[in-house]
Amino acid sequence: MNNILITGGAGFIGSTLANFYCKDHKVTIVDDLSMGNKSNLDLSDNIRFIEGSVTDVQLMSELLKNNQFDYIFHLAAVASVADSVERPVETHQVNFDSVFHLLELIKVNQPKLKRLVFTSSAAVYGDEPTLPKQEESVIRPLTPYAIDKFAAEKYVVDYYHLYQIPTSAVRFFNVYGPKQNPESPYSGVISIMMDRYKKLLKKEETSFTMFGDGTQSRDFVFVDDVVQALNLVATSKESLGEVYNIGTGESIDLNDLVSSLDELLDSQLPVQFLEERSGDIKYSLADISKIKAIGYEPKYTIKAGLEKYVSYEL
Ligand code: UD2
Repeated sequence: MNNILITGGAGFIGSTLANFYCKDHKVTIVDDLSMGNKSNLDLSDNIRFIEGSVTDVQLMSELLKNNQFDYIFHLAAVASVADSVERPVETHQVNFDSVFHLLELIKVNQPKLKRLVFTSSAAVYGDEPTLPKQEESVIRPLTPYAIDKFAAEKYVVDYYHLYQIPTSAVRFFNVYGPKQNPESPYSGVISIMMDRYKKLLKKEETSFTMFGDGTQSRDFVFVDDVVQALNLVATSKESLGEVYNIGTGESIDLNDLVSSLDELLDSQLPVQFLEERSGDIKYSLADISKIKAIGYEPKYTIKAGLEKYVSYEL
């Protein structure tokens, strides 16, 4: 039984990871509940929940001094790119400073750590149009969020090379699935669509706002595949000091996404077309050959993932 720390463990991806691990391992969660929710977590004696921020230096110092962890997954972040543009100083504390501080705490207090996995984002590739994105593709972070993620992942990987701290980093493409919060306009688009379908099925008046003409495409990856990928990255030897894309290697455009959900739910979601969102990337697609080489195989095509998501939500 391993001792696992998951920061941001009450959020969408973090809670799915925590619920996966708590069956066989002890899981400690640090989450300030700014985005996450305790109700995302399975009730289990194996989960210890600490409400607090990863920017709380005292909290994090005490936690890492008083506990020896086998694995640490750092998922806590202000996930909204738009928020980082509005509040670059505050989001920098969460998205960068917390990582740097965590690395230093690990260096001093966690001699038996098997792996720190840091979660970065496809945002680091920016709007450079060459596809699919390989880990070695041009990096062009365009927002405080993307700059912080890239700087943090660099530090994480360099701490392995410089100080032999066992680390890895991953870059998420567009993750979707149960527990993703649809409340903000910057929530994942599939969670927003799902919310509108729920209203539609309840015969409430609703529509989905499409920013642009719907031909933009994304590599949407189902959260269970993300958990599989995180577990592989954390436990494989080859991944030490490495960074990996997490996606499916397939993309779909938003018009086709709506058509697929219409078909699945036997309904027709009203779509209202608006101006493209400023700074929006047109196409995104991951090259996943690097993570495949350590054993990753996405189990969910977009169709299979949507089916599972729908069966969970409705
Ligand atoms: C994703 C990440 C973001 C960052 C970025 C890097 C999510 C939620 N966000 O942003 O954190 O890593 O990738 O490239 O995973 N859209 C609509 N209507 C809506 C909402 C969205 O048309 O109500 C469009 C949006 O303009 C975009 C697409 O849907 O073209 C996907 O939007 P998103 O917010 O789910 O994800 P993205 O790729 O902008």
